[in-house]
Amino acid sequence: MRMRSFWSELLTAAASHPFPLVPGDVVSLYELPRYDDVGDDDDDLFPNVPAAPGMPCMGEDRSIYRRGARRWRKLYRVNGHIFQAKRFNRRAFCAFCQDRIWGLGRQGFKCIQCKLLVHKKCHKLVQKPCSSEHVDPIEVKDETNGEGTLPRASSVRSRADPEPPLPDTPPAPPAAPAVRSEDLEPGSQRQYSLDDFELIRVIGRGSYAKVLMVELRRTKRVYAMKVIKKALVTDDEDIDWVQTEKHVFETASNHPFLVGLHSCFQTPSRLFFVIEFVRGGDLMFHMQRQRRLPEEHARFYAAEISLALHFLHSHGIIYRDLKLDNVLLDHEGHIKLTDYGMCKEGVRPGDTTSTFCGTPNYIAPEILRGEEYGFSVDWWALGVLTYEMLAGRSPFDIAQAADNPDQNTEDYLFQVILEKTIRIPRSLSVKAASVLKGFLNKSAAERLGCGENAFLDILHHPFFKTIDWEMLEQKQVVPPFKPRLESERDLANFPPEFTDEPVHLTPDNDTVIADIDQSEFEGFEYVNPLLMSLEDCV
Ligand code: ISQ
Repeated sequence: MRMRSFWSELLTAAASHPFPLVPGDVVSLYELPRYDDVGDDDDDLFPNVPAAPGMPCMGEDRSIYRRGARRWRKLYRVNGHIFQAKRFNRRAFCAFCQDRIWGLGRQGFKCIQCKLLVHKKCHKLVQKPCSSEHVDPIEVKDETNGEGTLPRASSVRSRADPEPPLPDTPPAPPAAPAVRSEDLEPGSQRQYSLDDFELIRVIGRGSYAKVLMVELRRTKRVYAMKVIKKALVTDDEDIDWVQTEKHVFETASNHPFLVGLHSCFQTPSRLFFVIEFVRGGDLMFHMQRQRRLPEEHARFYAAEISLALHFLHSHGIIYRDLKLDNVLLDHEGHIKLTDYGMCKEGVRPGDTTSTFCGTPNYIAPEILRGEEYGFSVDWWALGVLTYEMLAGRSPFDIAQAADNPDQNTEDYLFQVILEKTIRIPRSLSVKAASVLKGFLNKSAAERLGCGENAFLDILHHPFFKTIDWEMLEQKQVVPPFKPRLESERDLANFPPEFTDEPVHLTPDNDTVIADIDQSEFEGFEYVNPLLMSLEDCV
């Protein structure tokens, strides 16, 4: 099948990357938001009934629906330490009681500054102050927790010191570890720096990153820019995550349904990924406005996502983070997957891995059971996402969970995923019910997409009977929904909770920078060579 997207035409040759990447596993840990984290007035979330079915309640904040679907980290401050719950793959001992930290799940806490390891139960007892207490708590909280799981205005800022005053214009970054054009490999392009871009708006936040809409000054083209604070990725596992993301980007730039990379550069405090800008917003944004989708729409998205996943799988990559938030719509309404930080690379057919990761609501049973797993976990997540599109809710929604603290925990959700029989709404067609049952089979071996015929079983499933897969991959099928866009820079499809935020990068803090091992980020710079040739034509 031939691809005709803007990106694939540019990127017919594999882009070489300038530093050796070590395929490594990433452990990323998430905690389901608890309503007691939301604020003091959480009892008042839905104080009335809506005027009509589907309408919001008076005072209802639709952004809460992202809770539980988003990844976030919770940080605990004790004696200057900033502890984060961790799952340890290797033997670890508690610095407080000296006993081994063991068990399944997040057994212990690790200080993100001084790396002290302790049991969860011991963390409040730690007397020893943090040996490197210097990370501005606002910055830490802001980058990791500010994802809509806590209301932006009240949560982080009310509990911490005010942010330093904002400069009118972004401060000129200190020179990045210099890469002079004469030092570059023959044929490679000049590097970019922050000065080359005008920062226009904030359009999103991930667990470690903030995403901005930016303009490349020279060409006036618009891009998305993912900004990551190095201080937050100094852990070995985190570095692997950055490298994986970059490497997968390079592969992804060849596919119409995956966001592609323009360039990467760094300053002493931050890493920057300049990414293709996808204007139509994410599926979470659209689902929040539509409640549920007609089968025809869900079929189209599920089919394009299937092609994107199959492409990644055939390049040895498990995506591991499929969710509504990571499915973007372009200006025509075609999908593009984003966020490759959770990917596992170098997986051959039949290979397995065992890292516990994902976003809680989408984690496959085999991961929860601690089993080795392969590409099957992506087909499970597609089942969850397709269910959400068709039913307007998660298959694991626990009615009344918000009122019952015992049912409002990650463990309870995992128990439901492992044990509960999934109920398919009776309003769905037989074919839709069948595809959901196929993807949501708790046995990976029997799951749709995972048998002997693997991908062919999906292509030939009755739910997808009307799909012309060749045409679909060539973007020749007209999408069922075209995002409303008044101009090339219209941000109407991005949540105002992001776009209303001031676009600025806090000035670098010398003490934080002094503690960053810059050698960890050597060779991060990258320019997509084929893209550059296009820019030269502008
Ligand atoms: C590209 N375009 C719009 C939004 C994005 C979010 C994350 C990564 C890339 C993006």
